[in-house]
Amino acid sequence: MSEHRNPYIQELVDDGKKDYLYHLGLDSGMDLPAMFGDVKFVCMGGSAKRAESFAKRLAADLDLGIDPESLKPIGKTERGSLFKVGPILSLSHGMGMPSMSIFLHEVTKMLEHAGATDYRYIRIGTSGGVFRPDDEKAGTVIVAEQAINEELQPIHKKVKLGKVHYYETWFDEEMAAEVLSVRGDIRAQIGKTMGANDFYEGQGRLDGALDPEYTEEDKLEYLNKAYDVGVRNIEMEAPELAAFCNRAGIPAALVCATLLNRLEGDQVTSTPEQLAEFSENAQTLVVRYLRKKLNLSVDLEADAI
Ligand code: R2B
Ligand code: URA
Repeated sequence: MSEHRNPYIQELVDDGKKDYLYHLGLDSGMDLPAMFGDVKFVCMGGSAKRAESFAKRLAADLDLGIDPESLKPIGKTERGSLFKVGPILSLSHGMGMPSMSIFLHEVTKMLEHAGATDYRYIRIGTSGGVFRPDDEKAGTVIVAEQAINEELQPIHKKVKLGKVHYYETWFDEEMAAEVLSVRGDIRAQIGKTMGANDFYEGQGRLDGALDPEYTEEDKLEYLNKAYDVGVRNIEMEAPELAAFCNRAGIPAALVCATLLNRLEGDQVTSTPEQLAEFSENAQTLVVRYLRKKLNLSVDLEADAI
């Protein structure tokens, strides 16, 4: 079996040439097997700061004997930050699908060069909830079963050489169920996650800089349509992540905190403390899942906020 999913990369490696992972600041001439051969989970989120704080939290919570303060980013940090905590990577991918796609390609090639096997990807993100009254409220964590694009279709469109290609957007059903199973006292549910190409008009907001050329009524009609096809939250990466992992055959989960209810408004008005709590709940769910997968005990009441 070839080591690389892409035959062109296989050829490059077979020809003894280096593969430059430009945005990570790493290359295949480094001892990637020693650095990353044991990786089993790649946890990722948009912000470099969160990649670091999550790595520190993993070091503190996973009984791996790693001092959180000893953690340093690996590679370069201009575009994103990468940390390793035992068999887990904590990586930032920036905002939006183009940025995430770059990191998905490079981290996947990195793991291939390293000879890592049976690894899984988990995005821990933030999002806007789409909740009807008495349904759920801001703070609820959504574990995605499928990604929906901004045209409310369960597909990801990718333009290659000027032609549109369509890819499936399912997430790994077993992983989603396993993440949800450790929710304990954390408000969490399975739902579909819409990934838009923009935070403002692409998510039907009325509070961008430009006249949106649609009304509050149009917005609510759209968000209600989204709800009716099963969307429970909106962010900016879901279809790219799902489609990439489906094509690569990598099991993946998407676990997002909801910062607000989009059926109630557009602005993110919670305090920094509340926002931190919401994000931490999504992280806690993933830490519990990782503890379970690493055969460590899981306390379903610990750390929930
Ligand atoms: C969620 O939050 C970011 C925008 O604020 C974006 O990366 C996303 O998907
Ligand atoms: N991130 C998004 O993309 N949308 C929101 O509404 C909140 C966070």
